[in-house]
Amino acid sequence: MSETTTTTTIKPKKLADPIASSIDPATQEMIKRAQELGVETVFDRAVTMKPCNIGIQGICCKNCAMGPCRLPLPKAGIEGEDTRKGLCGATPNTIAARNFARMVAAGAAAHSDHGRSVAEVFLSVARKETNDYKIKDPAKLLQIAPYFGVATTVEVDGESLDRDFDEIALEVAEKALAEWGKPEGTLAYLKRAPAPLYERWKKLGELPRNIDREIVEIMHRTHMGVDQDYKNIVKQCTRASLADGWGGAMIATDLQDVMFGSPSPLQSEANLGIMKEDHVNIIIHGHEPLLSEMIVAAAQSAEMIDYAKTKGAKGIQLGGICCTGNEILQRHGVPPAGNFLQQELAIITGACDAMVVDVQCVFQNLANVAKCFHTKLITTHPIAKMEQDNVIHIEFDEHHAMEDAKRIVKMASDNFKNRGAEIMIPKHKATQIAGFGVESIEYHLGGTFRGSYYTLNDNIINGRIRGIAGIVGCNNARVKHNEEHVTIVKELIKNDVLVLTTGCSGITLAMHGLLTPETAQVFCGPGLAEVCETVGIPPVLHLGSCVDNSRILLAATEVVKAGGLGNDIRDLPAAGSAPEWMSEKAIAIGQYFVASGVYTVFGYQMPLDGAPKFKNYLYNELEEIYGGKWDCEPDPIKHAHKMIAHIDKKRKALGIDKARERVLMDMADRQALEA
Ligand code: BF8
Repeated sequence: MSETTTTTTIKPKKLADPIASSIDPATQEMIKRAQELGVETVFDRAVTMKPCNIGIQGICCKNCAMGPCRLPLPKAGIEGEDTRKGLCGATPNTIAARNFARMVAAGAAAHSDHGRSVAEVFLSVARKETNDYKIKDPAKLLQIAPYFGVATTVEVDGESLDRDFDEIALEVAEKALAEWGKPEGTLAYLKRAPAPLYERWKKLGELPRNIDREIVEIMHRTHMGVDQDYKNIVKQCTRASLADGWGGAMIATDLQDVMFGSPSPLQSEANLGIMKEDHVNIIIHGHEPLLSEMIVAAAQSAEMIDYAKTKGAKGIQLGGICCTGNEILQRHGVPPAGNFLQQELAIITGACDAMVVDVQCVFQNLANVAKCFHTKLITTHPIAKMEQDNVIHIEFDEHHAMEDAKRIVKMASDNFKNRGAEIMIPKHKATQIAGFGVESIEYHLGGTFRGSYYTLNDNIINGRIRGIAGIVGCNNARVKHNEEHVTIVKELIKNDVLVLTTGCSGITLAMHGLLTPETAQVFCGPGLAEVCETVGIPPVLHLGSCVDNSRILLAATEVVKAGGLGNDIRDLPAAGSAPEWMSEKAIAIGQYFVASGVYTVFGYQMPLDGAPKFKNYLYNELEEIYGGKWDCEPDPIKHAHKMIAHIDKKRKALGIDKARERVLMDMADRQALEA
């Protein structure tokens, strides 16, 4: 530990058992290491503090000062009429629905405010107010322009000519930014959904009007004494969540691709073992890739590498944590050092010279951990500061982003010499192939002539691929780190289900070696293994950060368009899952998946158990309305099989269940058929 700092950590009453806390050996080693050094981590806090038994059931209302009103389920269960109510008369179902809606609002706000920041920087680029950012993928800009009603050609003397590119960029930037607050109409991107899905939202009156409005309206409706009908509250959850998935998050993904380039498959690594003892280690953590893009460019420049060398390091090693890590992984191959629960551990290696954070999923305790080491903890976003005095704030501004990035890289290099003696970087890391997107899936699994998802659909129809699963989301310290993600995914691919992943789930699956083509031969069923081997893809495709769940929506839409699997997302043999969810963003994502027609299973308990009617509405009745519904299953094998059962139900409805049986025939069956 650095001699100049003092530890402020409080010794917890109980310490976590490293082996029981994670299935990842690097994490186990580092939890033990932290305990030896007397540095408290989230794993220790999770055994010291238990969740509130009433809050976890969703039935604590603190929306006015007559409460908090807590409506626990009677121990003996409810017989007859459920008479529980708060002081105002609010029922458990109203309270749970309001709490759920506020989670949707917070999640949608987080993704969408990220999207707004990206759109604002894009407007600066389009106005040529900054030299640090460029348009790296002009084709993507031309592809999205029509969705905003921006023409890409002009008629001159009856001839169609390409429109001035700068004009297109500026108009797209203005129209995109207007999506947050336009006074009339509905969101532009909704029409990217399959037509029957769009029409359903329209018929239900649930087309989001503008992004900010839907979030504000949730806060209004859930204020004391406003919306008291849980079904009506869920309608607004749908609007706000669609404003996230098919709005703010999708715009974030697209404009990031336009400015930073659309990802394409690349090789990288994952886990704490990517950190290097003889290099300056800079860990980038958070969600918005605006500054991290610049840090990557700065850290790779000869000027900064030479500077690091003058400080005694052999070079600069960047590593990501959480979704900003996924962003720079997908576009530059920067390896993730860890997922959500590993953020403190990266500092505890003693080799983290700087940790740069922006917004979302950043532990406040990082500052306490950093105090025990030499690590410079740098906040960069005006809306996300820390109170501790060891934290440095360097505010990001797109007008001098490269200057800020260089300042941060230099600061980390200068700090290299301040490391203490106790460096321990776990050796564990795994190779991964990441960088998939809607376009690269089309390239790998599309038809050569049709330019669509034809080959993917063909393999689903013939049964080699049983279906598609989206496995996304967080880690949760209440769940053994990584175990649910890995167990569920292994069970799915064993049963020939192709997996698309994002967020911390993607980092998890990478560190456990599931993101390589070679994995297919070890873990996959014969059909999926054959497809992966033929086209050279992993059975688990990493599509990026949590805002990139929009890529999953668009990939599903492309599958619908390619034909043969129904005419709506709800018809597809597909299911979604967030095995170890913890964030409000996960609830917003879940709701937009459900409202887009996807059966969505969460692993960790949802805050619904105290409100049986509302829970039943989400877990059963929504299917009638959207084709998708919520579910929760903590047992990972059962969890996977619930998804598989849903996939099989959809295969049957499509009349392709027989095709699947044919694929599973053994040689003797085939010979008998041929005879
Ligand atoms: O947005 S998966 S822990 S990092 S919330 Fe957070 Fe969850 Fe990770 Fe990315 Ni998404």
